[in-house]
Formats: sequence, structure tokens, C-alpha cells
Amino acid sequence: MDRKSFLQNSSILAGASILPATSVFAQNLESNGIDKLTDANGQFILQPLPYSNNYLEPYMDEETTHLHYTFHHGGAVKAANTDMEMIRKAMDSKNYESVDYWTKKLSFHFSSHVLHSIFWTNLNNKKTNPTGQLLKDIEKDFGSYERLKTFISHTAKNVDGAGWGILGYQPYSRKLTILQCENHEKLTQWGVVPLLVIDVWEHAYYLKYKNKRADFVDALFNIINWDNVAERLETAKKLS
Ligand code: MN3
Repeated sequence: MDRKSFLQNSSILAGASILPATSVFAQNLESNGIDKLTDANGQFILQPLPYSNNYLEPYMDEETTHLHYTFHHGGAVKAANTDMEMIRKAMDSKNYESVDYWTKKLSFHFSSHVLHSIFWTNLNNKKTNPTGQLLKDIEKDFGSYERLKTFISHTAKNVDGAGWGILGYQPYSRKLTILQCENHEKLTQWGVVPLLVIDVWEHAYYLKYKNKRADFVDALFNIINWDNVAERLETAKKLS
């Protein structure tokens, strides 16, 4: 059975199809239920921003959204394609020293592409709260939504340098877990599927919030799309 027919026959596809077809998340999914990051040829692609640049105002300003999406996320996509090409060239020319260099670059740029792709769909222009199975899992694994908020906020605010606070699903333990990610690729637990990602690189907030990263993280809770987080959890459980 080839990969395509395997996917069509597997329960994974059923996982994707239960998502509302109109949601931003569903539109950005591959048939196997994960985010669409590449085209048919395997080139990394930047999906359209799922809303206008001013949609997240006033908590995230229009100029920041524009620059962040176009040049930081967009730049990572271009760079990841370059990294892949350079790895190929280095292998073909037996230039193995530079393989090491470009492999590290790919880890950084591709991880940036993954996290930013999730980040845009995690945001909304209205306040929501976790409900349903997501809320039950939060209460089981963290005690309460308030405790989760405190945990992930603290983690995000206190990243050393640039990075992310991440709520993820750990399929080995079947639990929600928190990561404090440095840069885009460090301090993961293997296997964790990111559900909610909070970008605390300075480019995410400096125009509006200046040095006040903590104020930015607190403000983000006004625009987190918890329905998207719930959809992602549901899909992660089906994938694992
Ligand atoms: Mn960013």
C-alpha cells in the first residue's frame, strides 16, 4: 500500500475530517491532519495569513503582524529552502564539513516555520476560554485553567533570550505538557505535538510593548483561539 492510500484508509484521515471545513486550521491541514508546510514538490511554502494585518488589534498591532509574518516567518521559509538546497549540494560535492552547518540551520529555520504556522492559527480577535475535552485535560494535567495560565505565562515570560512558551501534547505519556523553547528548536521533549505556541522573540512585541515582554504575554490571553487549541489536541490524539 502506498503512502497516499494508507492515509486514506487510516483513522488519521477521519481525525482531520471531523474538523469544521471552514476553520482556519482545517484549511491549512494536509490529509494526514498536520499543518501544510510544503508544496507537492516538498518545497517549504508560506501559507496566506488567515486574517488581515489589523485583525489582532489592539493587542497585536498591525505593523508588528505585517513585519512578523512577512519577514520573520516568510524569511524562515525562504531560508529553510536554501538550507535544504545547500545540504544537497554539499553532499553531492562531498563537502561534508558544511553539511553539519546547514543541518543546524535547517533545524532552526524549519522549526521557526512550524511554530509560526501554528502561532497564526492560535490567535483570534476575541477572547475565548478552554472548554470541553480540552478543559477536562487541562484540569487533569495541571489542576485548573488558572494554574495552566500561570505555568505557561511564567515559562514564556522567562525564556532566556529569544524563544517560545509552548503547550503541547506528549503522546508517550498521553498528557499535556509545557515546554520552554529557546530560539525555535531547543529544549523540546521528543514527540511532543505543539498545540499553543507563544512567541516571545522581541520581533513579536517590541514595537508596541517595548521591553515589557510580560505585558505582551498577559495581553495575548485576550486573543488566544482556544477552539483552535482544542482542534489541535483532538488531532494530536488521533495521530498518536
Ligand atoms: Mn516570531
